[in-house]
Amino acid sequence: MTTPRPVHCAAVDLGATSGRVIVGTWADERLALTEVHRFPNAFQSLGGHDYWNLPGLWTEIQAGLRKAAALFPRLASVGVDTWGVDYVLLDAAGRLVFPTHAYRDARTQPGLKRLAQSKADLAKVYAATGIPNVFYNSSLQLAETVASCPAIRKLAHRCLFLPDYFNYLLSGRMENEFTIASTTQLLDVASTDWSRTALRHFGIPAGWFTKPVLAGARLGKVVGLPELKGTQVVVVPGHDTAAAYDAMPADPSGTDLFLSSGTWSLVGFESDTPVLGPRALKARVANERCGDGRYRPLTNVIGFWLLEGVLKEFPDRPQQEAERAALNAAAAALPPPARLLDTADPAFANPPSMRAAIDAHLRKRGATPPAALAGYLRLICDSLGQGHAEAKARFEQMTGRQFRRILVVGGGSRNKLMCQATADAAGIPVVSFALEGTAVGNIASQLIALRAVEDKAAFRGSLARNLDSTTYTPRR
Ligand code: LFR
Repeated sequence: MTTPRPVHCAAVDLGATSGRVIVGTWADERLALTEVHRFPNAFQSLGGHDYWNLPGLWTEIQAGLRKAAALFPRLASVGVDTWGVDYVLLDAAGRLVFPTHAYRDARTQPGLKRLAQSKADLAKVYAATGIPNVFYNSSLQLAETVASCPAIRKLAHRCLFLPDYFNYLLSGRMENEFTIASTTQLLDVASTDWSRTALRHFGIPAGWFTKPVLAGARLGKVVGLPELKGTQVVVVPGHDTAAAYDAMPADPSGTDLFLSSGTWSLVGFESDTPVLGPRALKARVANERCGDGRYRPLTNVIGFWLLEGVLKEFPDRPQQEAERAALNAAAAALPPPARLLDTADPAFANPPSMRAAIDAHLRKRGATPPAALAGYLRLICDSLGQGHAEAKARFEQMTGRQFRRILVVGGGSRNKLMCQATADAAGIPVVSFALEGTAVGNIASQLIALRAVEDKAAFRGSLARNLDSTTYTPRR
């Protein structure tokens, strides 16, 4: 299919540590990207709890979209993706009726432990939703909100997840999107609707949700931003990881394992069926969903959150590209660490000091902490490589699949040490695409909705033909 003239779409792409507005231009069967706005993001602590700064995020989104419209006056559409699980509670007029906690807030710990202690409940909730018991789940967060503030049942009219909320601010329409709904542990693993079993188990009002809409739906034109008059709000996979998986230039044979690498490392694949049962539950397989309704069985490995935390504690951390390259070279020249980190240790979830948490973890295992930043970088990259390889091995055992390559997108795909460590530990090539996969998958969905691109396979075919990649071959 050829497009008569270029089509421009804006992706609002929010990560836990940074946000972007990126315009994708589709012309001659190729995508060109223009990053028009980038800003840091972080949750903030207040009175012992962690919260997102929603007005700040909305201000940045508007600033980014204005820049996009100034550069591309014929902006056809806009789509929003964000990290998973976090939500707002609104009254019927759209006002916030509860503060928006960040998913690393420790308020879910008692609920997490309670569910972990009941084998029957764990199995019931996993069979119903395909999502394991993890501290950040919206289910645990909402259950805590309802238990600590019973009046919320009456105050709140709707629960929107963050991409849904920004879609609402942009379009005036309150809808729940399907992929972001699949991160909550409240969606039915066997259908495309909410799980009555899970909602009942966690005591969450079913009336707060409407049947999730699939990617491709149009919410109408942008309201309240005169610069974007005429631009359509399109529902894209609202979960950033779902968007990133859509942007994988995968082999149609299904033999590629995916790694979306950033604050988290999301290791998984696409499947027509979920991966369930006791082994999957033990391996923390999350059966999240693709924009089209299929499954993305994946495991969350802690990711570069480890490094982001450690960097904060080194005032002489690199600021410039040349300094970063020197640090990477120093880390690569070090001998392999004697002991790797167990990336599943809950002590890394939200420690006051990441460096202290790593040091304590190593000492408990009889190892000496690194002396300098390069040592931490090496330790983290090798440990992530190991964590990725273990996830691959478990998926192969559970499904009988054999993965031939690991495809990497996301900010972390530029990290050569991590890519090489992953190839070495997994024993298969790692193919890295220095690509903002989350934004690209977001744009892909818009292009398909606008009928500029036929489908996901056609989009991936174009990426595979046009993208530069680096292949890391296992060294042992
Ligand atoms: C990545 C991500 C992961 C999700 C985590 C928390 O940005 O969306 O997929 O598990 O953030 O929401």
